Order: sequence, then C-alpha cells, then structure tokens
Amino acid sequence: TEQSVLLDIDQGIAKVTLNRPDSLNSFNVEMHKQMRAALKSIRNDASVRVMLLTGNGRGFCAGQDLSDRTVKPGAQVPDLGISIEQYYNPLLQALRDLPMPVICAVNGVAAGAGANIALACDITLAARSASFVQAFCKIGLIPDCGGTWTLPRAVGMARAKGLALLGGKLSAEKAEQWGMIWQCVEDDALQDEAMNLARHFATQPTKGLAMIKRALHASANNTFEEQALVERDLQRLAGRSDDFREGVSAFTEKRTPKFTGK
Ligand code: T3D
Repeated sequence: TEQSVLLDIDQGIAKVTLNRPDSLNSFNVEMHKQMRAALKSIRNDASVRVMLLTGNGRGFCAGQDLSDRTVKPGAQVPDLGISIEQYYNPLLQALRDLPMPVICAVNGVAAGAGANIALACDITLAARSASFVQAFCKIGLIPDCGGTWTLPRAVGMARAKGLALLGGKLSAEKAEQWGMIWQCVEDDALQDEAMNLARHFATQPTKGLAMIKRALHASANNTFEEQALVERDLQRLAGRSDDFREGVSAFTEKRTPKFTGK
C-alpha cells in the first residue's frame, strides 16, 4: 500500500507528513488508518517529546477525499456520522490528548477537515502563501474536526460565522492577525522554523508542557473557581516532576537546565 502518512522519529521529535500530494493530502480511510497508527506509535514511544505535523507538496490537507463521496444513482448514501465517529473525532481527540506539544506547519492550503486539524494543534505556523478554507458550506456540510468549537473561541462568533457560512479563503497573514494561528512565516523559512521550534520543545519539561495543555483545554468548560482547582491539582503533579527539581536547581546554580521530560 502507498505510504499516505510518513512518520520519522529522531532525537525526541516525531515528524508526521501527510503524503497524498496529488489530492492535496485529502483523507481517505487508508490515510486515517496510517495516521492512527502513527499517533499510537508516538504515544507509546517514551523518547518522543514533541510532534510536528506537515504536508507534502503544495497543499497541507484538503480535508475529506471527495472522490470517495460520489453517490451513484440508486446507491446508498454514506453515513457521514460514522465517518466522523470512527475516524475524524478519534483523530482530533488523539491530537489534543497527546501529552506533548503538537506543532503544525501549514505548508499550503488547509481546507475542510484539513483547516480544523491545523487549528486543533498546539502551535500552528503557516507559510505566507498558505490559506485556510472552511470549505464545508460549499458542499452542504458543516465544519467538523472541532471547528464549530475551536473557531468561535479563537476568532469570535462574527468571524467564525463569516468563515463557516461563506467558505472563503483566509490568508495565513490574516489568520495570524485574527489569532487563529500562532505565526505566519515566509514560505522558504517554514520548515526550518517549525523544526527549530520542535528542537526547542524536545529539550523542555515535557510533563509540565503536557499539563499546561490539559489545563488550557479544561478552561473552556470551567468557571474561574473551577479552573483554580484544576490548577491546584495539576500544579501538585507538576511539582513532583524531575524537571521541576532540575529547573529550580539550575536556576539557583545559574546554569542551563537539563530536562529529561520526566
Ligand atoms: O465525508 C466525511 O467523512 C465527512 C467529513 C468531512 C470532512 C471534510 O473535510 S468535508 C470538506 C472536503 N474538502 C473540500 O470540500 C475542499 C475541496 N477542495 C477545494 O476546495 C480546493 O481543492 C482547494 C481550495 C483546497 C484548493 O484549490 P486549488 O485551486 O488550489 O486546487 P485544486 O485544483 O482544486 O486541487 C488540486 C487537485 O487536488 C485536484 O485534482 P486534479 O484536478 O489535479 O486531478 C483536486 O481535485 C484535488 N483535490 C483537492 N481537494 C480534494 C481533492 N481531491 C479529493 N478530495 C478533495 N477534498
């Protein structure tokens, strides 16, 4: 079978490359299966301290492969609820739950599910020529992969509605201005910048970073008072990590910390 997802683990960095460039890395079932396997390997490999997601070719990801969605006259309509439940939702959940930072390097257009996968990552960089398209409305669908949750929280309801109901292209630059992504970078600098960030994260207190992720995610459904309790509980755990001890020692001894991620 073709390798629709490439996984390269080296020096604590797990690089995942979507690899169906002829269809702008759109998702079919085989790609979902390979993506799931890659995420599982990453989760089970104690040496991995950061994940970097990007796409091969001129696009990042065009969402669902629509060539698998043509319905011949008389044939049964595919149940998209099953597709979401079996493939897209578990993918998004796995990315969010990964106990390490997930960097996304959006190398080109990110459309449909592809756009919302990019927005679900922890630190999203995009090449200046890349763009984000909530393409769903143009084919009668609704944004999935958490888009109806992520978008209004990231950019506010007015912009979320404009993007989701009109389905226009949003440039990487505007996505940065709107707070949808972390940073827009020059095209030829994207992969280097993303890899530099990954190298940085690979030396950081991974356990602590994972708990920061968890706390920020939890905040979406909490009051201030509830969130204060989440912070208490996670800080208790963070305070027991090797890296906290190392961080304090290094600070006191005025040297660079050597974090193990534990
Ligand atoms: O179904 C379920 O399971 C429910 C879940 C749904 C999740 C979803 O993601 S639904 C949304 C699906 N995606 C889209 O609707 C986006 C469709 N693509 C586009 O609108 C455009 O291709 C882009 C805006 C992304 C890029 O436009 P452009 O002009 O830069 O490129 P292009 O010429 O349209 O595409 C290049 C090739 O990729 C082309 O193939 P060809 O003509 O060279 O043989 C095109 O058909 C192919 N391609 C692009 N997107 C898809 C695709 N092939 C299959 N599926 C695609 N989604």
